[in-house]
Amino acid sequence: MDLQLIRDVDPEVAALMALEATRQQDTLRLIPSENYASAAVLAATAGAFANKYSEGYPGRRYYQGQAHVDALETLTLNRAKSVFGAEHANVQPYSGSPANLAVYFGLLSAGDTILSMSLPHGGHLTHGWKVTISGKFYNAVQYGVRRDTGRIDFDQVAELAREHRPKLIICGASAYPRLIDFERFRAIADEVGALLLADIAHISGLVAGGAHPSPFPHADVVTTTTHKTLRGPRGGMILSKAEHAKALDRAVFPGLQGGPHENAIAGLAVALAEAAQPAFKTYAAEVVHNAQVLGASLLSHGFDLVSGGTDNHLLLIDLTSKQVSGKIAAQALERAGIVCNANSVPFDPRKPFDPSGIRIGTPALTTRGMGPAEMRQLADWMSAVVAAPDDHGLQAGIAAEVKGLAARYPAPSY
Ligand code: DSN
Repeated sequence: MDLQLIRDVDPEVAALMALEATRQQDTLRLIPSENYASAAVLAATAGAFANKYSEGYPGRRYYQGQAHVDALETLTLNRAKSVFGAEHANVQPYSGSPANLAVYFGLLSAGDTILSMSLPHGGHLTHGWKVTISGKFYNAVQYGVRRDTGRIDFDQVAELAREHRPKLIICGASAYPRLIDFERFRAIADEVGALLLADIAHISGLVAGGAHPSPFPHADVVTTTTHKTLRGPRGGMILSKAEHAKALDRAVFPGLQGGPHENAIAGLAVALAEAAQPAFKTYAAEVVHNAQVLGASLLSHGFDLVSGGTDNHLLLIDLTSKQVSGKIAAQALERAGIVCNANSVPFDPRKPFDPSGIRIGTPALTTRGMGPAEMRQLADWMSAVVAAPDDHGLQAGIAAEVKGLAARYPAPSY
């Protein structure tokens, strides 16, 4: 990206953009929901489609001047259907939260019961957590993981489904390191006559790359963000069986949103073209392999991993035995150039703002080309930092080493 263009008009914003690009280059970004979109994706997102209003859908718009927008949106949703094996796609949701809200608005009535994974056990705010619209407008009943395995408690899911007869069962998570068994959720949904929504925001890149089983044909509806493992622009998407197409499209527009962000849709089209390439399959497999190597290395340093390891792109570390809180550890790691987030662990006795764990993932480091050797080095650094979270000298030394390592794996340049 030509920052000089921005600098000439607004040097303050240009300076902040340069600083953020440098931070993303010089640190090890472990937040599992983050990634580096390619320069092509970002350039498409910044193009002329940003200037256009296009309420409606291809061939049925409210304003004139849609020839290229219609072609773009049709191309994008066809790519989405092809990459995910879906019968229908809506690529207009602004992000994952509105995508989920549109599904509820399209398929449920206010007060209906939904059954979903609770936030402290790895679910998501928009799956019915009480402070959100999804928890206030719908009757959310929530399942969790088993204390002994850290894995989804399917006996509990089935019991709650039989007791509460939800209209919608939601599977999918934001802090769950294991495969989601979509087939098992389908069987429970069928038993009680519920619809099944799979929110694959975290794992959609793994699904696209064949490193996680597909939610189709089991789910009726699938939602995802487009900027996590899928490595696209900021945005969201709804994929579904054909029978729900009309209700979902009407829920997105005019039900919930106004004009779609066609510039984000342009970026998504490029990302989906990238995801259809053989190289993306390799990327998805490497994300998982790196996470597993990192997990094994952390275990050898005495870290406790929720569920004992990972099948996907993320690890949830319970720091209780290390006698440091998640927030203290995350802050100390950031001073060492290792950026993650504090996170609740299942059955966490601590409060969400300073919980017992941290959540880390490998999508961004893998995009930069790092592999098993770097994962082992990272585990060594994390162990040293967590053992002495007040040692700022140690952290500064590791931050310099991190910068040296990062220099060998340039982030996509903008
Ligand atoms: N904020 C996202 C994450 O970090 O998982 C979920 O919305």
